[in-house]
Amino acid sequence: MAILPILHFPDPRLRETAHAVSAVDDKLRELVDDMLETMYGAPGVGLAATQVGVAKRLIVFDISEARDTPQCLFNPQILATDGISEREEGCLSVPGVYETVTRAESVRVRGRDRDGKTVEFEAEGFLSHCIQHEIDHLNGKLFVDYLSGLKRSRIRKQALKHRREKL
Ligand code: GNR
Ligand code: NI
Repeated sequence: MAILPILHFPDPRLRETAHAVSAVDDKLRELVDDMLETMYGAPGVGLAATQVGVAKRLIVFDISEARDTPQCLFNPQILATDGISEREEGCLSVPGVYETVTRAESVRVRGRDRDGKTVEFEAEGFLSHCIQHEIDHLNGKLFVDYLSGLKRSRIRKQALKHRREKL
């Protein structure tokens, strides 16, 4: 297993649309394990392949308190949504920024598991936000896109300044 470098806003690769996975093979399962190790190490509750520079439709997540329930979904799809819900979100690709985001309260999700088997379930509350956040990544969208332009431009300037200071 390996910890993969996480891309940071405003990296243009975070804006790419990821491609559907046609078949789940051992190489992709290895990517799942690396993404899980990266997510747990960060630490975060979710991670999209986009964030580690891989333009494939794959997300991993674990919202359990004990951090002992690793989950992955290939080609995740939202089939239906219900209600609206506001929650504070953060993102490993936008470190240090926490803002309230309005999303669907519950979502019906379908995808493929690590064996390529189709799975379908209902997510609500924090899990619902997390899954919507991860699927947004696969579509090149970041949670800061839901904020005002002024807030987003402040965050971008701060991120670029931070990056310059690190170089
Ligand atoms: O660690 C994370 N926390 C979080 C909190 C609220 C809503 C979504 C998330 S996902 C985030 C990790 C991440 O950046 N995933 O893409
Ligand atoms: Ni994120």
